[in-house]
Amino acid sequence: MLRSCSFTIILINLFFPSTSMMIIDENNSINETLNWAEVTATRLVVCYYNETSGIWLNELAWQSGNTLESLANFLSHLDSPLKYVFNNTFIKTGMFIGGDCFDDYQWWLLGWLQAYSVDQNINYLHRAADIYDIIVDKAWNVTQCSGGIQWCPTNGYKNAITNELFLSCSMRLHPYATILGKSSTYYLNWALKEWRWFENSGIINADYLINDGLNSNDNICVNNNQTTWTYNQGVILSGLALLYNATNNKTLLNIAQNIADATIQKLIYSNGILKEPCEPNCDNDQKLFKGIFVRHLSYLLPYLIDPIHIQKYTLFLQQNAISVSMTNRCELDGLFGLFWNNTSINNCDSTRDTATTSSVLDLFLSIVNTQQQITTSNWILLGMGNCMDDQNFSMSNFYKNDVTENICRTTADNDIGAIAYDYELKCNGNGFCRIRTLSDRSLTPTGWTYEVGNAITVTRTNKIILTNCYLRTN
Ligand SMILES: *[C@@H]1O[C@H](CO)[C@@H](O)[C@H](O)[C@H]1NC(C)=O
Ligand SMILES: *[C@@H]1O[C@H](CO)[C@@H](O)[C@H](O)[C@H]1NC(C)=O
Ligand SMILES: *[C@@H]1O[C@H](CO)[C@@H](O)[C@H](O)[C@H]1NC(C)=O
Ligand SMILES: *[C@@H]1O[C@H](CO)[C@@H](O)[C@H](O)[C@H]1NC(C)=O
Ligand SMILES: *[C@@H]1O[C@H](CO)[C@@H](O)[C@H](O)[C@H]1NC(C)=O
Ligand SMILES: *[C@@H]1O[C@H](CO)[C@@H](O)[C@H](O)[C@H]1NC(C)=O
Ligand SMILES: *[C@@H]1O[C@H](CO)[C@@H](O)[C@H](O)[C@H]1NC(C)=O
Ligand SMILES: *[C@@H]1O[C@H](CO)[C@@H](O)[C@H](O)[C@H]1NC(C)=O
Ligand SMILES: *[C@@H]1O[C@H](CO)[C@@H](O)[C@H](O)[C@H]1NC(C)=O
Ligand SMILES: *[C@@H]1O[C@H](CO)[C@@H](O)[C@H](O)[C@H]1NC(C)=O
Ligand SMILES: CC(=O)N[C@H]1CO[C@H](CO)[C@@H](O)[C@@H]1O
Repeated sequence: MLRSCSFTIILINLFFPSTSMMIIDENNSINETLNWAEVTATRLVVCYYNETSGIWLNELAWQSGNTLESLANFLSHLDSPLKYVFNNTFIKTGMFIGGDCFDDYQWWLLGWLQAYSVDQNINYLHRAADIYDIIVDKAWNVTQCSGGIQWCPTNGYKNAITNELFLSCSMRLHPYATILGKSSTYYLNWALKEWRWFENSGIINADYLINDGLNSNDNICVNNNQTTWTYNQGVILSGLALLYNATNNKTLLNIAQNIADATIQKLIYSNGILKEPCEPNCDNDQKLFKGIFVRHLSYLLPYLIDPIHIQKYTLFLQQNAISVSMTNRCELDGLFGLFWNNTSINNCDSTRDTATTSSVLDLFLSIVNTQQQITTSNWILLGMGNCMDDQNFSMSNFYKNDVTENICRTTADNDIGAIAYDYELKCNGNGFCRIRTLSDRSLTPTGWTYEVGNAITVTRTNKIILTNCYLRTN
């Protein structure tokens, strides 16, 4: 009674209305990247999201603005109950939870705009706009270096990230100018002003990498030649892409490509995998930087025209994702480590945390965004929630506690009667596996418990429950 492949595809389209192409290939294989993205996003919310504070455990508050944005990116591919985080975080946090400085606030601005794009609660848009108004009011300072956004209310340092964020925030708000009661060019004009200042400031060095900032405290206003962090090469890319989109000035795309090219040539390990300059000893702030770079690189990609650059960046992201997720994996219990360079679990334990995992989530999502696939088997991710039958009854199944997903899937693979499985990863590691089966109970493996049910086939998931439901495709 297993359904045909074509019927499966129709079914999949119900659950992934806009993105089914990213999940399965012509042979109905799973794109393993979205699977990883789902496991990682679910884990970050179920195990590490503090509902009381509205931010993530063990993350710096500015980082949680980024995790909110990444969660929104995930939910743009796969709607799920994780969406409740937006409303909760909105209620639990105010405008200035990121930290004391103007970069901290702007990460949240971007997070709220992304949340708004997948959950049209107008409050999110207004919060983003309110943060922006404060920045414009308090942060643009012409006393030193003829302009630019200063780092903090009490620190006049003109650094790269705060200004890149202002460019990106301006352009992200630009389409909403009218709704927000501004003139149609209000945000665009700020973006142009910021970009002209930034480009002429000397902050982009001769290698086309962006250093940490200017010697603004001494009012010398030359490039201070400090570290070229990966995130400094990232946020600028989305700003330039959107500015290009609004002005049709192709020079901006060339500059973005030069910066991205320099990054993937210079800020890497010998095997071509992205390397934060501080590795192997990074502080908590720096743990998220690589994720920010790849996220913004993936925002640039859809605007590019030159096929050679498109292919180069796509391949770079793919190689990084393969390095992070394949055999030598710096991952345990769904938490990924700092190193992306094919490092095994034995060498990465101390660095695995929420921020490093959020960073890897960005990498998986950047692959999903560029429509690449990593496939492993004929099990298709149906979505979140227990698999249910078409009568809304539980199906006959066998289940077991404290197994890994690998055991769950292998057991399902070995049972010709298995038509679906759902797997729930618990916060303390191993999870719960339920294999929906058409087989006789005599095939129930030793150590598993059989449960009678009357299902024929799988048609939907109960999306209230945060488990992954997989359907066999042939
Ligand atoms: C699909 O399967 C066919 C036959 O096994 C194979 O030739 C083809 O490369 C597969 N396509 C993809 C995208 O893997
Ligand atoms: C969650 O946030 C609340 C409010 O800030 C705090 O009191 C509590 O300690 C946090 N929980 C954990 C586990 O850190
Ligand atoms: C968030 O809150 C708004 C307004 O209260 C409501 O309309 C919306 O359905 C909520 N969204 C979610 C995902 O809970
Ligand atoms: C602008 O920068 C100057 C020099 O650092 C500083 O004295 C002044 O307080 C700044 N203005 C504001 C509004 O912060
Ligand atoms: C940074 O390096 C450039 C080029 O070598 C030099 O002109 C500039 O003075 C340096 N900046 C500082 C603050 O030393
Ligand atoms: C800018 O984006 C709009 C909307 O996505 C698109 O229609 C337009 O072609 C883009 N223009 C350029 C120059 O990329
Ligand atoms: C396009 O952008 C470049 C780089 O910022 C700038 O030099 C040039 O003046 C811009 N062209 C126009 C027509 O605005
Ligand atoms: C990955 O990078 C870490 C930190 O720099 C280093 O210790 C490790 O040897 C590298 N692993 C590989 C496989 O290159
Ligand atoms: C990863 O490391 C393993 C063994 O340490 C090696 O066999 C493999 O070729 C490496 N893969 C890459 C992409 O560097
Ligand atoms: C099963 O539940 C779904 C969602 O609640 C509902 O739309 C559908 O009508 C139900 N089907 C049956 C046979 O009760
Ligand atoms: C069949 C298929 O699409 N395979 C691709 C899965 O994704 C990996 C990594 O993205 C590619 O290398 C495979 O070609």
